[in-house]
Amino acid sequence: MNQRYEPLDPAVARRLVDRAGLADVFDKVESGVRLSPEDGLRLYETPHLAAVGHLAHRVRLRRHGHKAYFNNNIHINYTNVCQYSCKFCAFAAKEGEPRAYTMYGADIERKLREYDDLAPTEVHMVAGIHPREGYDYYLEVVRAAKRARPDIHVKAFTMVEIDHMLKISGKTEDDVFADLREAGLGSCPGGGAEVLVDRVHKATFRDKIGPQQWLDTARKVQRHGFKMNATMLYGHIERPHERVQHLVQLRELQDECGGFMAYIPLAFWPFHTGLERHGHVTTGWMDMREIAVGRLMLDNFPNIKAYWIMLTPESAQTALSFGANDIDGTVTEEKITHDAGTTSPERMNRDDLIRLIREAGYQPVQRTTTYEEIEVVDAPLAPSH
Ligand code: V47
Repeated sequence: MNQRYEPLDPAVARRLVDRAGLADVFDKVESGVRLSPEDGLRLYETPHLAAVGHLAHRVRLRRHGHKAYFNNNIHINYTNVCQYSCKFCAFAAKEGEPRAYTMYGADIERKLREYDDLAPTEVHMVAGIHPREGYDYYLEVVRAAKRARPDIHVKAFTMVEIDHMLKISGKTEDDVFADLREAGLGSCPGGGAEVLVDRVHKATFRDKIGPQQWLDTARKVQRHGFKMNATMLYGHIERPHERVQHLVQLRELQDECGGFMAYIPLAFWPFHTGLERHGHVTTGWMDMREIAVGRLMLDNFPNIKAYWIMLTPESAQTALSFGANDIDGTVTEEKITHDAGTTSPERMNRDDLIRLIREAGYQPVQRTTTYEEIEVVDAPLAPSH
């Protein structure tokens, strides 16, 4: 590990937050008092990003010290065929288009067997909603992964897929979750939430489930004993008060059910999407603030993840000092953000993840999907070139 990034001397910290007009927020953060929506809005609007980052860093150190988590994971986007046409999405295709593809059980097994050298502990699987594949297709996606790697943790299906399965299965809610558990589902990723606000839903993803349905489905998932993550897609048409609304709704659901493992702000990539003309690539300034505000508002979320595919490895590394304690994993293949023009690579090897974490002054810890520690990494790395 390089030299650690320690919090500022308290007197200096006080001057920093005073100058930003955030002394009352500092006092709340220090005494563990929950921030209000108005506080959240001030954190978004102040130009004093260093003060916001400092507050988030204090909270991060209190919870996790200098540990920074990563995992050995594989992503499989098993089909890009999708019945929806969300404006922010460049990944979805209609059947018959040359770029449309669908993977079946044998394809998924083969893909999982390609990565023996990585010793992956997790496969992350999300995709389009294929209009002609039925309920059994989803169970087969999970079963195929388990056939190839019986020990792997299958983190699959956003609330959009879960809601779809509940509708098309012809079964009760209890039976659907029992089927998924029996097939080998371990947990659910946090996608599909986008921005939990009706205006943004109507303007950008109106055919797909909206805020209330996403939250209701997440409640069902957690009540049936599955852990899950939560995301927010930022950097398009949403406004600061809408981001606050999103975070407050997540926080309330976490108070109620307690099943969220991590919050992951997802930076929007605009290329080849229906928002290309309106969107801009998010800036480092915006990305750091999003991580920090997530850490400060979501006082009941244990983990804040800086997903390097969308943030870029450089920003994900910096985010570790703005409240994040996790940078996701090796990933290996990712299509959703790459179709929308991300400049990040498609995979990182374990040594590169460890190097990013160490260089920023943190202790790399390999974790499972559910944040059990597998290895505190102290071993020297191969020299970088
Ligand atoms: O739901 C779609 C987003 C999500 C774009 O839970 C876009 O550990 C940026 O949810 N630019 C899927 N983002 C990815 C996801 C995820 C990723 C990593 C880890 C976890 C986890 C979950 O990708 C979608 C949508 O919100 N997305 N299009 C785009 N143009």
